[in-house]
Amino acid sequence: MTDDLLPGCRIVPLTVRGDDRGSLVAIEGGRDLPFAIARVYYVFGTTVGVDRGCHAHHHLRQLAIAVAGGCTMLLDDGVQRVRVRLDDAAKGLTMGPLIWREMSDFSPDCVLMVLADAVYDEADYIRDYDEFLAVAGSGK
Ligand code: T46
Repeated sequence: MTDDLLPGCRIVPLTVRGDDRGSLVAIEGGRDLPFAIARVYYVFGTTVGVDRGCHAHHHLRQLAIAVAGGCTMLLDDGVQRVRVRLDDAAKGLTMGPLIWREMSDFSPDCVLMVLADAVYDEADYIRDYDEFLAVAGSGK
């Protein structure tokens, strides 16, 4: 079951391997994800009231999971904007290329883990919204 939000963006359920000791989620690149995992990073200790993101990527594909706490992700493909609350360690949000994203309303305990299909490359970022609209509108 998937919950499509925008092209390339959907909420995906993760398989929870639970027993009487608790829960475990395993994510394997190419099996649970449609890409090989090249990078993992996580955002935590976010100052209350701070917004993060405010950029898009030319090519990067990612899966974001709030493994603790929660935050709100605004997604924008240049035509539509949707907001989704990430607060379930058993669900991930896929984000494809050319999606503007803004993160807000972090709970103090939020740990947002992100799996990415490429290593960090500042050249892949689009940090200006008008530039994003131009690139997204050109279909490149
Ligand atoms: C995204 C959202 C969800 C690195 O050195 N390596 C990395 O892999 C990353 C992601 C960041 N950095 C450096 C670059 C900055 O000096 O860490 C600092 C904070 O990164 P940034 O301001 O880009 O963080 P966010 O939270 O605004 O955005 C991040 C990702 O960059 C971005 O790809 O989709 O999380």
